[in-house]
Amino acid sequence: MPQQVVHSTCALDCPDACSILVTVEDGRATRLRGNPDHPVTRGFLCAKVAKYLDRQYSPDRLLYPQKRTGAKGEGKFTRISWDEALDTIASRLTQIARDHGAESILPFSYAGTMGLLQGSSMDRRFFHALGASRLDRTICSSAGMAGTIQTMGSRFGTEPEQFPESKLIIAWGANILGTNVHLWPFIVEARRRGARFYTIDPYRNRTGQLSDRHFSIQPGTDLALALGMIHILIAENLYDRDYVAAHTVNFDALRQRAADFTPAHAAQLTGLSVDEIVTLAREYATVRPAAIRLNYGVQRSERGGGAISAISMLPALTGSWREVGGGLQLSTSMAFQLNRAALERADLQPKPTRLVNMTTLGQALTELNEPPVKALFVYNSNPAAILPDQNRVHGGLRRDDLFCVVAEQFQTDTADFADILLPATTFLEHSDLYFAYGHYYLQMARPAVAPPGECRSNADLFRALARRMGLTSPAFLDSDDDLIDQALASGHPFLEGITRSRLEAEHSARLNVSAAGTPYLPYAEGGFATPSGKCELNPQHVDYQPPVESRFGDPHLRRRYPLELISPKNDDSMNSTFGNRDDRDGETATLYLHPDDAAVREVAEGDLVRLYNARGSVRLRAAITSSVRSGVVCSPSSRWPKRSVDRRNINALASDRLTDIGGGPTFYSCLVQVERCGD
Ligand SMILES: Nc1nc2c(c(=O)[nH]1)N[C@H]1C(S)=C(S)[C@@H](COP(=O)(O)OP(=O)(O)OC[C@H]3O[C@@H](n4cnc5c(=O)[nH]c(N)nc54)[C@H](O)[C@@H]3O)O[C@H]1N2
Ligand SMILES: Nc1nc2c(c(=O)[nH]1)N[C@H]1C(S)=C(S)[C@@H](COP(=O)(O)OP(=O)(O)OC[C@H]3O[C@@H](n4cnc5c(=O)[nH]c(N)nc54)[C@H](O)[C@@H]3O)O[C@H]1N2
Ligand code: SF4
Ligand SMILES: [Mo]
Repeated sequence: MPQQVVHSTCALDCPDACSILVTVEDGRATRLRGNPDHPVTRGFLCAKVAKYLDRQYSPDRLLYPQKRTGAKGEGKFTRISWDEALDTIASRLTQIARDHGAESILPFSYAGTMGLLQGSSMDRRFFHALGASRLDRTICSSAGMAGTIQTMGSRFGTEPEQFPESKLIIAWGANILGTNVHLWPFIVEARRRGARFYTIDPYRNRTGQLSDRHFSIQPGTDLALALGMIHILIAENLYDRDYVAAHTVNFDALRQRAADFTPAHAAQLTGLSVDEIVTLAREYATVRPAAIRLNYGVQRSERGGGAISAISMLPALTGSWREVGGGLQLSTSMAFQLNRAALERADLQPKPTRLVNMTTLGQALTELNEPPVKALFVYNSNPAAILPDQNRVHGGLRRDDLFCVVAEQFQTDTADFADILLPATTFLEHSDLYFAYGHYYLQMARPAVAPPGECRSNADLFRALARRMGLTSPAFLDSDDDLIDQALASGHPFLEGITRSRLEAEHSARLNVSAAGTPYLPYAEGGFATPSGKCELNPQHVDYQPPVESRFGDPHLRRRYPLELISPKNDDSMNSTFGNRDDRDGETATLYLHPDDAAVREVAEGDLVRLYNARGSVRLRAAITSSVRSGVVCSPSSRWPKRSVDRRNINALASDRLTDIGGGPTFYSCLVQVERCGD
């Protein structure tokens, strides 16, 4: 068969949603490269996906349905047929629903794929029709979403194509080179034209190392920094009176709140110097246009939602939303006004069912009652690796009276806990429709290759299960193309003219956020979706308290666990998705600590250290560096727990305390102690 080039889209949970060209020879993908025609992702892939074919064709792919033969967590399975798998699942779920009520069934999924068909269509319909509990999908961004909604009412952001126009770019809790690399060329272009590039991050990662100025903020104190900046903008008359008068409310009350956050007070809380805070605020207001790339690192702490609210006020105060190359980008996802209601069909629920927060799954599995969780159905996620309070999560997953189904591509730690384990397709093997959270292009992809073995897509799996369980709604007869058509038919002007046939031909289409060839300025004329219609400078939304787990937090905890741990993303993986690679000595097995903290503990470079708190412990290799400040330690996440001697990863330490708003996780508000240990 001749060589073919097929268009695809990277399905990983990444703002970039790259357009990919797949070379296929004799039914086998032989090369992946970036599509040079995509206006944002422009022809290159990140290092991890450039090597994705190693994962695609790994001998460790799951290829057949299996049932567990060993103890839960042990990982012993035997092959069964799809018929046996579906029959077992159907009969167990039916019986559990009968005995305990359908709400004792809990789906568990996140963004293993960003595709809408495989991520939130047939699966949702299936669990809705059963009357199962619903999952509150909070694990990533819910605090940030709640924070932006409080301030702006909607979530639109500066498009990447405008960054070259900026004269000051601030990466605020945003590791651009690691997690959003396709923004980088736009920043390079801006700098070539004279822009300054600053980073605000407790860890001076690759992005920080390449910045013009790095602000080494103490974890969880961004709200205090934002209020300190607001204090200076107001005190020094650096705000845009016209924009504030026309498009904001509650300015006077915010002024009063910010009055307490003098540069000296903000400096004391954030660990930055008075000079740093004053310069940052003055430059932000006067070097124009200034764009903030805010990412989700900021909101993974106890006051994370409030911090995002406060930071979102800055471009309104300076009127920066009016300028091409100004404003702020946290996420662009809200512009993808697809008809999610039609995809998910909440109307199939027999009655409104309870919502269970995924971040506290450990509690849900061990404490929830009326009814208890009796069946857990996992797909697109690896909860045994990525959730906080890992010991409690594993304790819940080990319950013998919990019926657990896992659909996976690989034998993850979660898969080890399954009663029935199902083989899933990858994005190269199924159709899907992709939104993005770092640009405004909607994409559609078709399978590049056939699924290996007996792998099935999530949509096919849930269609088949619905049939097996006698669910008769026509909603379960919809094909993938029907689903795509339904999603596109929202009637929203951003989607006008974007049809399946157009996507078939063009693969990617810019949303109609602005007229062709003109920049999108979402809030240049106000247009906030808050109840007042204006940007809400409500000081109640931005009331700063230090996190309980921080250097200014609970003194009792601090005495025992004096170090603040952050566990940001690893540049060369995607949460736990590449955990099948054995990087025993890689980044995710490393603890970065400051020379002073190493010295008092007699830890030398490369030593094995034990990191612990009351929730758990894990052993890591020490790397001594001043890229973190004294009192802060950093360990990139997340390896598969079973890759470590402890069979735990960094999340054994993380707390399941929730954020101030949005019910999100607080991975980066975490007090720990470190000690040297023998090999
Ligand atoms: N290579 C790679 N890319 C990824 C992922 C991955 O695992 N690996 N994951 C994807 C996912 S799921 C997401 S949500 C995005 C996230 O993308 P980002 O939000 O960019 O990534 P994070 O590592 O979560 O956090 C960003 C930065 O916040 C910093 N940070 C931690 N605590 C604080 C704080 O209190 N204040 C400030 N100012 N900064 C803080 C971290 O050190 C980190 O450098 O990336 C996506 N892309
Ligand atoms: N300590 C710490 N923990 C964190 C974070 C952190 O910064 N620090 N970040 C958090 C964040 S932001 C996020 S988003 C979560 C991410 O947590 P998860 O959403 O669980 O992400 P992954 O670990 O990438 O696991 C996704 C799994 O889905 C599977 N998968 C992919 N495609 C498909 C498919 O089509 N079908 C099926 N059935 N399976 C598929 C993959 O094989 C993979 O095992 O982790 C959170 N955990
Ligand atoms: S992970 Fe992100 S940067 Fe890498 S190929 Fe996928 S979308 Fe692009
Ligand atoms: Mo995430």
